[in-house]
Amino acid sequence: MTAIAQDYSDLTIIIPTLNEEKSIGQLLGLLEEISPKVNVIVSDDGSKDKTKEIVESHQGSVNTFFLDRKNEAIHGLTASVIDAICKCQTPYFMVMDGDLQHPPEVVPDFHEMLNQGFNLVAGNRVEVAGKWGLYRKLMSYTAVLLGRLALAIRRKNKVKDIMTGLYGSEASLWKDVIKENREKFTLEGYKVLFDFLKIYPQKLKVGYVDYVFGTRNTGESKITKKVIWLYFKSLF
Ligand SMILES: Nc1nc2c(ncn2[C@@H]2O[C@H](COP(=O)(O)OP(=O)(O)OP(=O)(O)O)[C@@H](O)[C@H]2O)c(=O)[nH]1
Ligand SMILES: [Mg+2]
Repeated sequence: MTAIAQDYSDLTIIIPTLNEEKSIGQLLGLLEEISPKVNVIVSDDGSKDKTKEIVESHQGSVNTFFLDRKNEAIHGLTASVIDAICKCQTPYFMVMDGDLQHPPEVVPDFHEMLNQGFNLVAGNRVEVAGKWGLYRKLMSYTAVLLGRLALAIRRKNKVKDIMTGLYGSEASLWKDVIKENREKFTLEGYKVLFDFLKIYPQKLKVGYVDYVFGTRNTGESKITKKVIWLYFKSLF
């Protein structure tokens, strides 16, 4: 399904970044082409490279805001995403990585489904491009399984791929949850969607957009043992 929507001004794309100078400019350029008038918040945790300069120089048809979290007390992907959601001025938001592993071409599908009334649209990894080693495959598989189990036991909403960093939803819904439950999010962790689903009490209308998780061609992975440990801890 590909929408031919002309105006994306009701959507904010949130991109958490840490040292993504090699990909962020290209990503913003592609978003400009694919989704005119979309709003972008790049939520950055104090990149030491040129990420900030590149984002600030990128004022095309996309309305870009650089959220500088350099001096925040708590750094982390989750903290960066939820702070950006609180700054959203549009009814809908989407989150995607800054390293081009999430294809910007899926934005129209997310936009259309959000406009159709899905409360939550989750990216569904149907394939991983490139080769993942056995260890990473096993970690990912186990993490998804345990995450789904943890949500099922709590009788919460689930998504097929609970590990996805590609998802969209209604800003007001998340703002309310964040306002009341900020301390329940694992702020230094990675799995924002999992944290949200663990907290959110009501039934959500969930939709999916299939995508191929690309290979990271530039920059470096930021996944650390600490991030993995924080996720497994948050299951309980
Ligand atoms: N603001 C912020 N962004 C982060 C942090 N850690 C990672 N990111 C960004 O979050 C996105 C996902 O991080 P990645 O390291 O690519 O994680 P991943 O895609 O699961 O792992 P790889 O496949 O190894 O790239 C990227 O845009 C990173 O720059 C952080 O602590 N703060
Ligand atoms: Mg990545």
